[in-house]
Amino acid sequence: MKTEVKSTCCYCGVGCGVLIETEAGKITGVRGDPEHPANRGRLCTKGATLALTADPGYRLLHPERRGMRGQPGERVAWDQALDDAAERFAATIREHGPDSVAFYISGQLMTEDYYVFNKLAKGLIGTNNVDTNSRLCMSSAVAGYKQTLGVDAPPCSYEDILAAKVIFIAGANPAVAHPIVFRYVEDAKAANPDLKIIVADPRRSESAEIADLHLAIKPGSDIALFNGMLHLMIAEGLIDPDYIERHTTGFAELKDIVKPYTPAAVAEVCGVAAADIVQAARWFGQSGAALSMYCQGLNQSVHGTHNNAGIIHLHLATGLIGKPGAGPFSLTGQPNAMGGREVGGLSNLLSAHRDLANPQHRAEVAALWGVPSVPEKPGKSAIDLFAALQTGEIKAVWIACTNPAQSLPNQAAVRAALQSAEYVVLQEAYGNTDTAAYADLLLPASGWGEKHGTVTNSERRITHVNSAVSPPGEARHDWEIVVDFARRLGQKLGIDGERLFPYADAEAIFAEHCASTRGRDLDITGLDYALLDAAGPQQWPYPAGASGGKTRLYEDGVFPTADGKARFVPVKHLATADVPDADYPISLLSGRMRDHWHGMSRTGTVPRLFNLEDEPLLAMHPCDMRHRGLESGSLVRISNPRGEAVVRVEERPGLKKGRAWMPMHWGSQFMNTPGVNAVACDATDPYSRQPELKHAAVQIEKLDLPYPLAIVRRCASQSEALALLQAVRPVLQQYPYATLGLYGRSTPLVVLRAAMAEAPGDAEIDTLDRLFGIAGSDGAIVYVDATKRVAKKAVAADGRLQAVRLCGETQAVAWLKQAMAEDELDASLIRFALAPLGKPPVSVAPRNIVCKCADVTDVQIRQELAAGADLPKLQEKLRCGTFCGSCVPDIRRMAAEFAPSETAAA
Ligand SMILES: Nc1nc2c(c(=O)[nH]1)N[C@H]1C(S)=C(S)[C@@H](COP(=O)(O)OP(=O)(O)OC[C@H]3O[C@@H](n4cnc5c(=O)[nH]c(N)nc54)[C@H](O)[C@@H]3O)O[C@H]1N2
Ligand SMILES: Nc1nc2c(c(=O)[nH]1)N[C@H]1C(S)=C(S)[C@@H](COP(=O)(O)OP(=O)(O)OC[C@H]3O[C@@H](n4cnc5c(=O)[nH]c(N)nc54)[C@H](O)[C@@H]3O)O[C@H]1N2
Ligand code: SF4
Ligand SMILES: [Mo]
Repeated sequence: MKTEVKSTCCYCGVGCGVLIETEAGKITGVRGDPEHPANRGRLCTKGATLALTADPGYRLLHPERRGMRGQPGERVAWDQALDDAAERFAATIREHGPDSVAFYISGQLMTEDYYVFNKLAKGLIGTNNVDTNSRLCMSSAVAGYKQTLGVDAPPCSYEDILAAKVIFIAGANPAVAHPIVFRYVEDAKAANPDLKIIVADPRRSESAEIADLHLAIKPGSDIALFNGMLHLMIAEGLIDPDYIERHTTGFAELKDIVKPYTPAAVAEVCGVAAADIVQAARWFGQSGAALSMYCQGLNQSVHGTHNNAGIIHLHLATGLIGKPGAGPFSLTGQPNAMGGREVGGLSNLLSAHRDLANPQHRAEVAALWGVPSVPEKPGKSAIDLFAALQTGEIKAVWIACTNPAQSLPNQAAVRAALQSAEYVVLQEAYGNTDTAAYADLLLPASGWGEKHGTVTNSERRITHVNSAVSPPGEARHDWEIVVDFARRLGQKLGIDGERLFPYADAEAIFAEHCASTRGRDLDITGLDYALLDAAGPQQWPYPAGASGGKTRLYEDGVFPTADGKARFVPVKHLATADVPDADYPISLLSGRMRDHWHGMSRTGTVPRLFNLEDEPLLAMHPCDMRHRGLESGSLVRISNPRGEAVVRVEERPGLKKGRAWMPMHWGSQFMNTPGVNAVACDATDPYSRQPELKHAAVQIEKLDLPYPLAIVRRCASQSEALALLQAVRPVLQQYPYATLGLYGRSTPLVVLRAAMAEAPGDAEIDTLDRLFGIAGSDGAIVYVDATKRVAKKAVAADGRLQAVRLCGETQAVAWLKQAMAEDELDASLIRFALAPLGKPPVSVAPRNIVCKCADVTDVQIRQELAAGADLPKLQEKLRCGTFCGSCVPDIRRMAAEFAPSETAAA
């Protein structure tokens, strides 16, 4: 019998509610929860394909202990594993003190998981060395809110999007990173054609497609832009002196600072037209309701905190905060980034928005936990934590729910640090992440659909997540692992761990967390699981006795600072840490694609999520390409003193000269280097300690690897494809260029691409053929041109092409993978696959699927555009973009490209 369980999507911070359908203990489907206030039933492509990720076949199923890192481990019982870990941690603490151990955790944990990790480190062990991947993500937003508004609380709600008159998207690309939020932006525009959308982003992102004004500012120049907008608003009387007077301090100083930020001066710094800056400032200042939405383009910077303050200033100066449709709305990245902030899960914070630096806050938390004290010395933040592993200052690290061997910048340093660490515990759902190679002990954690607890989304809304199925094998919930370990460690250290960690279930932890918020800005003493189940997800604050949560903060203009006033911070334009120069002239940006999630441990198991791009592509400006003798498809080396990566390059409209873009998703599981973080910058912001992941100065050179190789293998099922993927992974390291991916929908394909300097020998090709199960001559057609060193092979069975191996000439892959995935290519067309240069037969036109939900290709869309269709007509006729809507920006771009005169004007 099928049943449905209420949960949330485990991807982004929009926090969409889902209904997980199960049958006989297995997840069989997922749909948007129509009752969830965040999404009202909608889901994007990632959420909608969650059920397909339920069983990849390589989940971690039992604890594993490694004698040698990187080698297969031995299976151990949970008792053994946790006793081992407790003994190692206790011995290290006894010998070297509490600060010789550290925890590196994640905004993808539940609030309950997070809470017990924090208490374990700060309460039981007595070290503040607990930091999280939120340091790479939200810590500048935390610091920005605290410096200006007093506490870390985003004041807005999604409903403000629909009430806004101006939406200012700066350093965010919600069209791909927060798709359901972007659906609200589209809804707002449809309901109010006068709504003005401004996007500040160095590249023409998918979100910029919908913008009335795109400010393609120089990377890292946001403060100049914000100060310039403030300058103009002051000059034109668009500020609210009364609000400034009554509710803020520090304006006079900032007013002096922004004097020289004239439109002309800012145009120079930002590299955009002065008129555009004036336009943005006027729209904002005259709007009556301006909503800013921002994310990593502001946060991941050496001046990320001031980037945040700079945009918040615009709201304080105009009084556009605490009003419907107005306010500075920092979008959270991970599903529970906000929950982590609530429990104080960073090395400088304490529970319930308290500060480590504040003695009274430390005393309050110590009293709450029943421990003599909470240590005063600040813990190490992510970048410093890994540096301390390298020097030996920190000896043992416990990593949970994050993959630092891919996601941290300067991977050479990170991997060296992990290598030199004395003891690494990894608590993971999957056994094959890049970090797993460095673990001495692997602990299997439950994952999406299995776990339970609470999460808080971008609009401060807390949802109770229920388990739909049991964890596989011996996997346990994160909070259970921590509690069990804490009790064992306590015993070894002579501390009563049972008393500190008495929890019988997650709800007991939540109750303690709620109690810790009493009287604080985020007071949720009115919440418990029963209320969340009965009344649905709630926004904080929600104190005891309240009848509901708060949609909007600061409506009364009173801020949680000592004098009740918000503060202007003296912010000035500053350079990025890496400044492009003659040796490293290109400014490399990195970020997200619509269909993948970070290191792809989950999305990388779903073939259709690779259909947009099945290899990591570097996007560049045509001039920069020509200058280097590159064309789309050329291989390049991206390098700087930190490292290098080899990828294929693609010309992309929407990038300015001197800028390049690469997605962050490909790491050593899908290519032969750590990906973009081989070169990304690890310099940090002085207040938030967030690294400047968004900007790296790099050299990009053409790489001459004359022998390309590609193998496309059709698989009977997703699980067969994933098994093959696992088997092929080690091959990646053999080649100077190599990537691995999936493709297709009902018929999944595995695609290997590589290139090398010398033609591979017969033995090498034979080994690859064997790996892909296409050795031998059964059903095989072979084409060899010895003079050109071309060697191709196609294998057919039952009249269907099963696999193609192309060596020396690989152009055919582009159309072959589509034809094979769609089962169009019968055996009679095989010769085309092997023909010189690999031209497609006329019946197979190259195409890409744009709308995955309605299964609509770019060829179909272009046909309709040619026949005069616009977006609504396309939606009506082909149904594309009418389901999850994720592809609407792509369709819009295609439509714009079809009308060149319009694009030129935009
Ligand atoms: N599909 C998908 N969605 C995700 C995630 C994912 O992995 N995949 N991850 C989630 C997480 S954890 C996060 S933190 C969010 C991130 O969400 P976003 O921050 O919206 O996404 P990014 O692609 O990292 O970066 C956003 C934009 O910042 C621009 N940018 C770069 N430098 C600058 C600059 O100096 N100034 C300005 N103004 N803009 C700049 C980039 O060109 C990019 O378009 O996404 C969340 N959602
Ligand atoms: N160059 C560049 N680098 C970046 C960024 C960028 O924009 N550019 N963005 C940064 C940002 S904003 C972020 S948030 C980070 C994200 O970086 P990471 O945190 O490293 O990314 P994920 O791949 O999501 O890692 C989460 C891991 O937890 C595992 N997991 C999933 N569910 C569970 C669970 O319930 N329990 C446990 N124990 N494990 C689980 C997953 O398999 C996965 O391996 O990357 C940062 N790195
Ligand atoms: S917008 Fe997409 S990825 Fe984000 S929570 Fe909703 S369904 Fe999940
Ligand atoms: Mo993030």
